[in-house]
Amino acid sequence: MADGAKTLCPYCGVGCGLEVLPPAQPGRAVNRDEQGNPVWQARGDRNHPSSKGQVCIKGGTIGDSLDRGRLLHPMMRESLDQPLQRVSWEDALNRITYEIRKTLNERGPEAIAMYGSGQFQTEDYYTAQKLLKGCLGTNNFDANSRLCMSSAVAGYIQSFGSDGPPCCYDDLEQTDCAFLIGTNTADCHPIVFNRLKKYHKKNRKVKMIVVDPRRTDTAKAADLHLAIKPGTDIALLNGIAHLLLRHSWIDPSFIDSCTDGFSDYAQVVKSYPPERVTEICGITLSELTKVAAWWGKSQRVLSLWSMGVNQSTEGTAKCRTIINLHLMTGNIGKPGAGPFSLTGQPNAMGGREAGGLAHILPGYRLVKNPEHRQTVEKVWQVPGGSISPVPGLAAWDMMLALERGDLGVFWVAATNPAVSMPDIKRTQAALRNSPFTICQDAYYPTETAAFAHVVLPATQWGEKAGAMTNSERVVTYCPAFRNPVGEAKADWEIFAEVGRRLGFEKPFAQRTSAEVYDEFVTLTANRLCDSTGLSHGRLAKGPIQWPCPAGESDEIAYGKHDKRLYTNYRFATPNQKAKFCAFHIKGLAEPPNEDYPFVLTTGRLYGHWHTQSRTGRIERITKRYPEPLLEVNPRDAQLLEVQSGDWVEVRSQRSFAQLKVLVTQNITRGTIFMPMHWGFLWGDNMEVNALTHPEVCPISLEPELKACAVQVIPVPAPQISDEATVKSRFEAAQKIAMEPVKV
Ligand SMILES: Nc1nc2c(c(=O)[nH]1)N[C@H]1C(S)=C(S)[C@@H](COP(=O)(O)OP(=O)(O)OC[C@H]3O[C@@H](n4cnc5c(=O)[nH]c(N)nc54)[C@H](O)[C@@H]3O)O[C@H]1N2
Ligand SMILES: Nc1nc2c(c(=O)[nH]1)N[C@H]1C(S)=C(S)[C@@H](COP(=O)(O)OP(=O)(O)OC[C@H]3O[C@@H](n4cnc5c(=O)[nH]c(N)nc54)[C@H](O)[C@@H]3O)O[C@H]1N2
Ligand code: SF4
Ligand SMILES: [Mo]
Repeated sequence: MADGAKTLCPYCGVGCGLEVLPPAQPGRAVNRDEQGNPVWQARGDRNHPSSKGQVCIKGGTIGDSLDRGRLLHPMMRESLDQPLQRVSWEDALNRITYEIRKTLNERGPEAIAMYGSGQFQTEDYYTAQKLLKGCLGTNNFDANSRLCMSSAVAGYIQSFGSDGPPCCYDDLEQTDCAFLIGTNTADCHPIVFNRLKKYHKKNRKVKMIVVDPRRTDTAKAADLHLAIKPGTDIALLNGIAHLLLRHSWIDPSFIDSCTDGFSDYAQVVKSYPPERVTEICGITLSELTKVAAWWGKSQRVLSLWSMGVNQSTEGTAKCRTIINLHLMTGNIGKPGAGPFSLTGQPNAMGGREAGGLAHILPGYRLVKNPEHRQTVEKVWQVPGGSISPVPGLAAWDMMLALERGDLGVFWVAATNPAVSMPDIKRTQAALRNSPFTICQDAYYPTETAAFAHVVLPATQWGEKAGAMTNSERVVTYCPAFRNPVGEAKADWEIFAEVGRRLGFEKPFAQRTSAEVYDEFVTLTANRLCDSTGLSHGRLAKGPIQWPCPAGESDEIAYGKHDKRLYTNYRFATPNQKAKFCAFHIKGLAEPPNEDYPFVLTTGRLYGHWHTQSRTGRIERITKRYPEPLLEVNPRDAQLLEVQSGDWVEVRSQRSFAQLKVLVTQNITRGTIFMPMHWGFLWGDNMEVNALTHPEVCPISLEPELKACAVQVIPVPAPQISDEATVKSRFEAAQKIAMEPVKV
């Protein structure tokens, strides 16, 4: 171990390879942080095919967070008005199995729900599916991927017949035209962005287009930045299609032989002439014609997207409308081309493979499909009919179920819904209404722990062995290179232990995560995500991209990393054709109005990760990002009579937030931006989701976290007490948790 370990960065879906070194190494001084505490050091792994030695600030500072604010032992309380008290695992597990049995007996399996995360390893995800869907008989397992990738999942399934991003990172360096829409790749997928930027700089003919209401660092690097009005993507994409058709910049033979539904689509696209599109999107005619010409004249177009597309009440429609452009121009299944959704979390992809959403099962299967259920039941060694044919509750529906009092057990693991869900005041009220909540996390306190009856310490990355899949389908083995802290246990072990205690001995007979993984891969046999050639042993020798069927030679398995899906233009639909689908633009669920004249959009900063459970504890990051700032266009600032540094209150129909203003040209007029990273532990009234609404895409059930209508009012600087530490805020949070339920 003194030589360090090779693993995967546990932050974003780029999935960079890391080498981690312990604080003390032979012949070297102990590596210490600013307070003198020994810290692990992380650096890029030059041999990792996805990142080739590069890392960003988050990967580079991960070592600083491993020993701060960790949850060390289980805690419990009868009700939220009592303090959490340390208990043994035995007591905690007894309470959990008691509550599950009671709920099963009194209310049935649908009153149990688990909310998990793309930060699980594949083995955690897989074991949780078995417990909930196979043994307890409810599909009420959903993950934060519902707030993140579910629109892309739905788009791929509907257009191609299966989930699975068809591209790979080598495409970044083989394209003629990169079309980035709704993605701030520079800040959120930095190493993907570095690869693209370097190639773009070197090759002057290569075009880079960015579509984003904000002039992000991503947009600044582009040849063309389309600062569209929020929520107008579908009009833009249909408008591009209109011009592609008008100029015959399409691939008729691909359309004829490999797709269905083109004529209906072409019909709809007719009603998006440039005059209409430029008006809706707030862009110029020359911008629109340029983007269409670049698409049309390029041999290879690669589109990249993330939350500006997915987090929308039209999320699935947006994804399918992007895919339509690829289908009409034959831009798929070849180098440098294809629709490439960038995954957010380190293992959101593995979660999809393991069936980690309420409507799917392992191996890219669906709960609605009787054959799929049967196959999975056999492998899980549960009686036929154990898996319910009804999709379970999606993330926001779980909040509504809590609100109605329909759940008896709510189990949260590796996610922090008390910060990251939409309409957070309503979410927090729903959490207060839960009769029994388990919060299983690696850190303490977290905002969600304030609403828990039982808190379970989980080992995190580096303390448990498992596999993770990145955006380009490369699976990396993450070894346990440190000992678990305190009494923490791996998530999958906790799920398996509860399963065994409930009497499901056989399904949870595996004793190591390697054995769990071996069983999981059997369920990928002959599926698009075939991983039967993978095992912990094989992955320990180096990352491998799927598909990797059993028997694939080492030479191919370790060598490829440029493999694309659909290179034979045969798709995963019954007739092997990809499907066009036309959508008209519907616009934002909550457009601005006289009372709430601004569109608030939300997202991320380069240095912080989500709800700060790690990055909030790393000085090198908090120094650079001490507080959230509200981005406001100079002309809006003038009307509001505010300057940079002034405090404002942002109000939506639901609640309010207070923060300082940053006046900047980097945002279009009428739109303001607020980062998502400050829950109530890290600031007073700075929660972005106090403002957002919970309307979802009707197909993917992903909430529209990217836009709501707000007003902005200048306010005096709030009094901030010196004692506003994390600890005192958590105590305040405890008080919130004790407030009587008002629903
Ligand atoms: N630094 C950092 N990196 C991360 C994360 C993190 O927390 N911090 N989280 C990871 C995760 S889980 C995810 S999901 C990804 C997210 O990665 P991104 O999606 O790149 O990040 P966001 O900042 O959420 O939003 C992207 C952009 O969408 C734009 N946008 C808003 N509304 C619209 C619209 O209507 N149309 C269009 N075209 N664009 C719009 C916003 O202005 C914003 O710049 O990042 C991953 N990487
Ligand atoms: N307004 C707004 N809201 C958003 C978004 C937005 O763009 N705007 N983005 C949405 C998106 S895309 C996402 S992905 C979500 C993210 O939102 P969350 O999932 O709530 O955010 P995280 O802070 O990543 O929470 C992960 C938790 O898991 C813990 N953890 C880490 N590793 C482990 C482990 O191995 N085991 C266990 N048990 N715990 C672990 C961490 O300590 C942390 O508390 O936020 C969503 N919410
Ligand atoms: S780009 Fe993503 S995966 Fe790579 S080091 Fe940064 S956070 Fe980690
Ligand atoms: Mo995400």
